[in-house]
Amino acid sequence: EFQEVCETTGVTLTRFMHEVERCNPELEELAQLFSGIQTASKAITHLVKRSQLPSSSVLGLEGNINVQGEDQKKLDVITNDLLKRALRFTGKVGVLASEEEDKPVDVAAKEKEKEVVFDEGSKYVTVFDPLDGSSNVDAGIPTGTIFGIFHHDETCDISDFLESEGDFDPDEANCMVNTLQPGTNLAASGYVLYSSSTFLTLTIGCGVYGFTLDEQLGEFVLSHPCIEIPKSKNIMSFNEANWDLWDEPMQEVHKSWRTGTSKVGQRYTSRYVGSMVADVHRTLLYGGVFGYPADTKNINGKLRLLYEAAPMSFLIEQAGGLSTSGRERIMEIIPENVHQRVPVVMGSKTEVQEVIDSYRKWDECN
Ligand code: P6P
Repeated sequence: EFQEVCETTGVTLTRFMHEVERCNPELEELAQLFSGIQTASKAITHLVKRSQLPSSSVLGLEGNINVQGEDQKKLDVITNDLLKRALRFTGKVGVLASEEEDKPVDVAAKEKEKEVVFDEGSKYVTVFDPLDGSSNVDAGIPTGTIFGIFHHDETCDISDFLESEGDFDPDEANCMVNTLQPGTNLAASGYVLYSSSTFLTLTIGCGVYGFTLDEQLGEFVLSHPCIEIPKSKNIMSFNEANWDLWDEPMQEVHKSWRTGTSKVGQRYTSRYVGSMVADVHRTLLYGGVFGYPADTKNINGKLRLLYEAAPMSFLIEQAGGLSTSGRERIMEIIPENVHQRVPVVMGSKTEVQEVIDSYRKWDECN
């Protein structure tokens, strides 16, 4: 019956999550987390769509430089605060980490300080990029929210962390160890794409489900049940201006696609929005390969492992695709710090496997 409901296009995300809870009682709190994410996504949809109106107060720069060394936009701050609040009020988040926060926020500890302790139920760690590609908003180009949800383990072993990192108090160490988890530990992940429609795509480890916001209803409705990425597609999605700076194995594969000399034998077309959520969404639905490889300017690539690459890799793998740094499966990389960057090539199995094989061949010969 779960399958039947969860493949019924038109079912709302709220009903979908009730079914998930009914069939998997242990996921009750995860369903409540998605309720918070839904609420925040609707509010961000409204903010982004109205951001360019003269009357809007969310235009322009916040006047700060964030931990990434980037000019923080007002929308970055507003969407970050919005998501933090929505997640905290579920009472199910113990720790959250964000692209816009210097370090993870130990929500549970903060609530204890304020004596406003939420439900002492099991806790989750939520990592997110509140508005990826925010610099594109001014031009009306799609942007997105990316989120990943891990289990939080109050009793996790912090000895190795304390040994390697030294001066952390036990609570902070517990917070960091719970944050720095590999993608294989993800309980759920997803993104919200703010574009022609607002799309919320998620996985809880049993397939990928796409919901579209019906703004008249005010509900996300299931529009893309059981998304499966095509095994191969001649669409490549890279910032080709960096081609001459990429690793040689990456250059070779990309050239074979461009010239039609790869296994597929067709010439590939190039599609690049410059907003990860938009490029990954198209790759999931149409197939092909998206990447931000290492280059001599960014030797670890540009995208963040914890709250961009790993959550997106979970979705891509659940849809039948692959996601690699070139030499490692992204999902297996254990973050050493919250904002660690990683080279990323993800998408259809055929194309990503060609990249993996090219790096392997290059490493064997050099
Ligand atoms: P470039 C947006 O700034 C972002 O973080 C991702 O959404 C996107 O894939 C990438 O950077 C684009 O980077 O260097 O091609 O502009």
